[in-house]
Amino acid sequence: PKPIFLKDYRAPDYLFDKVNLTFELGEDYTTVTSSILVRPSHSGGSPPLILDGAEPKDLELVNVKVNGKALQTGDFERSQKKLTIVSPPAEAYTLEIETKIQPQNNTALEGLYKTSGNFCTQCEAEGFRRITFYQDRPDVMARYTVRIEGDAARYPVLLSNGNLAEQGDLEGGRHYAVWEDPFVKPCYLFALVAGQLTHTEDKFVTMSGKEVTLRIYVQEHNKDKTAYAMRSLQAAMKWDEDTFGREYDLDLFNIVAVDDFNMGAMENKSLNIFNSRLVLATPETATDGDYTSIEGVVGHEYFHNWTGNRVTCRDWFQLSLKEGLTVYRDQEFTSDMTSRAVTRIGDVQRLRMAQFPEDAGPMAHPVRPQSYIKMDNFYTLTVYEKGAEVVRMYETLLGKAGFRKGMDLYFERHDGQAVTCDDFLAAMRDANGADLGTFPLWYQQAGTPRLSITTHYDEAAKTFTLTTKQEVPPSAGQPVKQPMLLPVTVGLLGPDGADLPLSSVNGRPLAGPDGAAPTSTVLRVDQAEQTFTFDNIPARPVPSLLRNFSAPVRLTSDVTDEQLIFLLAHDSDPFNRWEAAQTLARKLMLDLVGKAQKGDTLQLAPAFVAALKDVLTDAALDKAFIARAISLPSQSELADMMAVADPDAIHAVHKFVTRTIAAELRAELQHAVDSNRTRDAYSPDTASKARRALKNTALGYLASLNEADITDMALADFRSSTNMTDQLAALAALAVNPGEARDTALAEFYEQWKGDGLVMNKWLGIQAASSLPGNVAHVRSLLEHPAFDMKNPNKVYALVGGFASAAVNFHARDGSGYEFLAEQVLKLDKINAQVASRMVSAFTRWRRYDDDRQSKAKAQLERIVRTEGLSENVYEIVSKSLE
Ligand code: DPP
Ligand code: ZN
Repeated sequence: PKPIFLKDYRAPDYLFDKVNLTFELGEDYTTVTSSILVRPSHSGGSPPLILDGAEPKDLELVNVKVNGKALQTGDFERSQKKLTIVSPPAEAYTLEIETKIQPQNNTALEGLYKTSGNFCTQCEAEGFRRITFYQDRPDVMARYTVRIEGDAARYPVLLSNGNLAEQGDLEGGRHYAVWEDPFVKPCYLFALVAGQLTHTEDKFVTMSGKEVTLRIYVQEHNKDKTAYAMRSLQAAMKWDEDTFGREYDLDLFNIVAVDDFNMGAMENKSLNIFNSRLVLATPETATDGDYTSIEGVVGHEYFHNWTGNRVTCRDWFQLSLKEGLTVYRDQEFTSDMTSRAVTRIGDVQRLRMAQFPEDAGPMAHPVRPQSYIKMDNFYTLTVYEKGAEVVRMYETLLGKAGFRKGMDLYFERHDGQAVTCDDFLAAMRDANGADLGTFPLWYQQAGTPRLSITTHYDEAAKTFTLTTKQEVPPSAGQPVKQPMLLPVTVGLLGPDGADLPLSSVNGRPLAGPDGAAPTSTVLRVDQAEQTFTFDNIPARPVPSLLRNFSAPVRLTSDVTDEQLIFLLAHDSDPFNRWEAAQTLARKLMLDLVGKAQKGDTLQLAPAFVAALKDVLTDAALDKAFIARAISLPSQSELADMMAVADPDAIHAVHKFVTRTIAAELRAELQHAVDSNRTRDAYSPDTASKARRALKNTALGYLASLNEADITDMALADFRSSTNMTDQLAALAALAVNPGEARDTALAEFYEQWKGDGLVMNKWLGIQAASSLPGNVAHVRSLLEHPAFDMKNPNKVYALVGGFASAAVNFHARDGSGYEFLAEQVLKLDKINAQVASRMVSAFTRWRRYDDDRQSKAKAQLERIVRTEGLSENVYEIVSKSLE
C-alpha cells in the first residue's frame, strides 16, 4: 500500500456540475445509474478522467456512456479500483455510468449497506466509491438529484438529501421518490435511507421566521425513545443562531438511527445518520452519560451544516478544519447547556487520557496530517480533540468577540467552497488584524509540547517572575521542532486565596475590559525560553498556571504540594481547582508506583486525603464538580507518564489509593450516597445529573472496600433503581469484587435487558473491562454469547475494545491478552476493516512496556502484518507501530 501526501495535492482536472443518481433497490443486487455533467476545469486539453471505484467484487461496471453513446473497450479502462475515461471531450459533456452492487453483503458498513433489513449509506471518507465510480474527493462539489425505486412493502420510507421533489407508485408493487438538494456538496455528504421506519416529528422556527420540519426516523420498537434527541436538535439550532448567527437553510431536517454504524454519526446534508446509541434514550435504558453524549453529538452533526457542509474541506488532510472546529462548537454548546467547568474538565481528561498517548506514539501526526495510507485511520483524537484545542486557542488569543468576527469572515469568504486550515487561520487573523506569529505550527508539528515553568518572588522589588521553557518532542518524520505559540493564562493568588490584580507584565500595563487591572492574563509563550515579570505584587503569591487548560501541553512547574492544596481550596478558576487535585494525585501515585515496584509498604499522604475531604464536604460546590475533583487520574494516564509503564504496579496503587480514601472518608462517602439518593422521577437536567454523579462516585469508592453491608446496599440499590444511571452504577460497583453478589447482579441484569441491544452493550462492556485476574477466558466465552455479534461495531467496541481498555488483563504477563486481541483483529479484518483497525490501535503503545511484554506484543503485531489479504487500514497501523 502506498501513502498519499498533502504536498502532492492538485486541483481536479474536471468539475462535476450536476449529478443525477438513480437507485433501483433489490434483494439480489441494486443498480445505480449515475449521470454527471462534467466540465473541464481548465482549457489545457482533455487529460484522461480518472474515477475512483472499488474492486470488481464490490462494484460491478455495467456500462459507461458519454453524451448518450456507450463507450467501447479501449475508450475506457476498468482497473482494480479505478475507471478511466481515456480521451474525454474537451467541452462539457454528460457521463453516464451504470453499476451493480450488493448492499446486503456489505459488512464493511461503508457505501450502501443493509442494517436491520433497511438500506443506509456511509460515505465519509471514501465510501461513495463503493456505490459508483466518481471523483471521490471533497473538492468536487455538485448539485444532486436522487431517484430511489424500491419495493413499497419492504421499503416504505425512501430518503435522500435535500427536498422531496416527487414520489409515486410503480408497477409490480414498487414505488419511487425523487430528492433534490439545492446546495452543492462533495459526495461524502451524500446519503440514502430506505426501509421500514417510523418517525417522530416536531418543528423549529428559525431566527428569520422560517418553519423547519424536524423528523427522527427509527425502527418501530424504538419510537418512544427519540424525545431527548429531538429536544437536543432544537436546542442546537437555537444555540447556533444565538452564538454564531447561523441559521438552518432548508425546510426539512432528518435524523435516522441505525444499529450498525462504524462511527458515532454522520452529518450528511439534511439527512444525518446516527448510530442508534446516540439517538435512543429513555430513563430506564440510557445513562446520564448517554444523555450528555446524545445532546453533544446531535449538536455536533447539526453544527456541521455550516462548519463542514456549507464550507467543506479541500482535501482530507484538512479534516480538522471541519472536525476540530465542530468539536469546539459542540464543546461550547454542551458548556452552555450544562456546566462549563465540568464540561471543560471532561474534555481535558479525554484529551490527556487518549490524545496525549496518541501524540507520543507511532501514529503521532499533526492536526493536519502530511500523509496517510487509509484516511479512515485519521479520524483521530488528534484531528478531533487536539484540533478543537487549536480552535480554542484562537478564542483565547483573540477573545470571544474577536473569535466571532473571525468566524463571520470565514463564512463570508468561503460559503459554498472547499477550503484549507490556512483559510481558517487567515480569516481569524484578518478579521482581527492580529499577529498570529508562529501559530501555523499547530497544523504542522506533531507531539504534545512540554512546558515547564519556574517561579521567583523578589521580596524587595515586589515582583513575581515566571520563567518558561518549552520543548516539542520528536515524532516520526519530525526529529527537530520549532517552539510553538502557547497562550498561557495565568492568575496569582494572594495569601487569602483571592486573585491579585495584575497591573503589568514585563513593564507593559495590563487592563481588563473595564479598564481596571485584570485578575487573569494570557501570556504569549513562543520562545524556547522566556521570562514574564509581574510588578506590584505585594506578597509572595501562589501561581495558578494554564488556567482553563489554555494550551494543550504537558505542564510541569515548581508549584509545591502545599500550594496545590491551596489552589484546590481557593482558585477562582474551577478548572484549575480540579487540576490541582489531579496534579497532586498524579505526583503521589507515581511516587507510590515506584514504592510498589520495590515492594515497599504504601502510605497515602494524609494532607491529600484531608484536602479531598474538604472538597467532598463543601456544600457550596457543584456536586458534579465534587465528583470530578475526588476522582483519581486514570491508570492509562499514569502509565503514559512512566518511562516504562508497569500496569500491575499502577493497578495495585490505584486500588490501594482508592481503598485508603474509601476507608478514611467512609462516613462522608456514605453520607454522599444517602443524601443524594432520591425517589424523584428521572430527569436529565444538570442538577439531577450532578447529584447522581456524586452519589455514584461515592458508591464506587465504597465498593472498593468489599464489605458485606456495602455489597448489600449496592445490591438493594441495583434492584430498586428506576433509571439506568443508578442501576448501571450499582452493577459496576458490584462487579468490582468477585463473588455471589456480582454473579447474581450480572445474571439479573441480563434477564431484565436481554431484549435491548444497546443495554446489552453495557452488560458486555462492564464484564470486558473488568480488572479481575484472568478475565480473558471469560471474555472469550462472551464471544459465543447470543448478546454478542462480531458484525455489529457497537458490540465489538464494547467487548473487544472494553477488554483492551483494562490494562492489567490486556497486558497480562503471559501474553494472553495480546493473543486474544490479535485473533479478534484478524477475524474482524475480513468483516469490517475500519473496526478492525480501531481495535488493533490498542497495540500501538507496545514499546512503552517492559522487554518481556514488548516481545510478546511484537510477536502478535508481526503475526498480523504477515497475514495475507490484510486490509490497508490494519496494515497502516501495524506497520507504523513496528517501524
Ligand atoms: N461522523 C463523523 C463526525 O461527525 C465524521 N464526519 O465527526
Ligand atoms: Zn464531525
